[in-house]
Amino acid sequence: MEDNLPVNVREYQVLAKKALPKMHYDYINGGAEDEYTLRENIAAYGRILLRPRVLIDVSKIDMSTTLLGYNMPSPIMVAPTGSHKLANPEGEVATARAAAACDTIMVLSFSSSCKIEEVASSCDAIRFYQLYVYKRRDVSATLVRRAESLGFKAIVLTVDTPVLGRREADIRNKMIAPRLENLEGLMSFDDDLDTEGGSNLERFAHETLDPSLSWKDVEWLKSITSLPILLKGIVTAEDARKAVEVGAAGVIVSNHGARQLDYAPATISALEEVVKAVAGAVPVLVDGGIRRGTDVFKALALGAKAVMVGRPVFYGLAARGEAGARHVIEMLNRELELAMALCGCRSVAEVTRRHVLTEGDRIRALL
Ligand code: HOC
Repeated sequence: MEDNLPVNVREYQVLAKKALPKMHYDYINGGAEDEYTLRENIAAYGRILLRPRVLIDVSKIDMSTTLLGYNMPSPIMVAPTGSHKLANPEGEVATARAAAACDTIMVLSFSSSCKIEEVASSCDAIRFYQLYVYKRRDVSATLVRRAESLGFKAIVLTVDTPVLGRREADIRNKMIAPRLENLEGLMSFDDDLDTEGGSNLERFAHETLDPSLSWKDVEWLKSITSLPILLKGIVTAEDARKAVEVGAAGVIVSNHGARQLDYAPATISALEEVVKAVAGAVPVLVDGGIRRGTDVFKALALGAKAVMVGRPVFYGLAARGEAGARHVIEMLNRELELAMALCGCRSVAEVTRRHVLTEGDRIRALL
């Protein structure tokens, strides 16, 4: 056992910052424009208080849940984040092993720096695949078919990125985005994609992402895969209802880690509106800003079926490789278990809306 292991996600973040070149740390850690939403994703959790219930026998805590029929020992999953080789030479293979060791579901990013095939053969686990829709539909379709044939169990369609958000740190750093391994042989790369005038990710995204992406494309996606499709990037009741109408198997309340539209609401602030709109028709997940087990508890209380953590796992990977990524997931699991025990909840089903007090609740109480 190593001495002085980090004891929480924030300590992993400090180690990750030390371990990574500034350009890469800023890329992972940064958000769009003023980074209001980036700060708010975390700050909004701080404004939700817990309402613990006491004198309940909590000698056994069961954190298990199911998603799309798959069992998980806890509701904490791994969010899709790109380019894990920036953090560790083993990249997404290391993350996949860490997630598998915790028996949780990893959503592999379209922007993975390891091939889908390598990740699929690295270990047995339930995995989902995250998709961007390219102007070149054939490229997106090929990746969906590859993921499906390799045993991925669902497609997570990112719907908040018809164009790339403006990340000023990347522009300033002239961020060089790593090539996307999975596009090898599918698209020719423009070697001219230098960083003249800013981040080359911006230029690459501009050339590839389809800004005409619309609800019709969900129909297109359904026509090319039999996998369930979850829509990631929804923060309003209107879009949540539409997602159910078009046959989404799940809705992920996400603002892309605050990397897209600045001044979008914190995801935990948007969660309840989406949960109410969906009215139990499909599971609702949330990501963004989760740094503590108590954050996970708050998300469950506000109706999330599961949560996804992105940057914390990346910090673990950057600091200590596969062991660090695994430790981050384990720590969050232990923190959630503790929060449940101290709130008097023996199972995730026992975590209810009455266990949290939101800012809205406090304002309503004054009226
Ligand atoms: C292919 C262009 O999700 C990020 C990633 C990558 C988005 C651009 C995709 O940096 O937020």
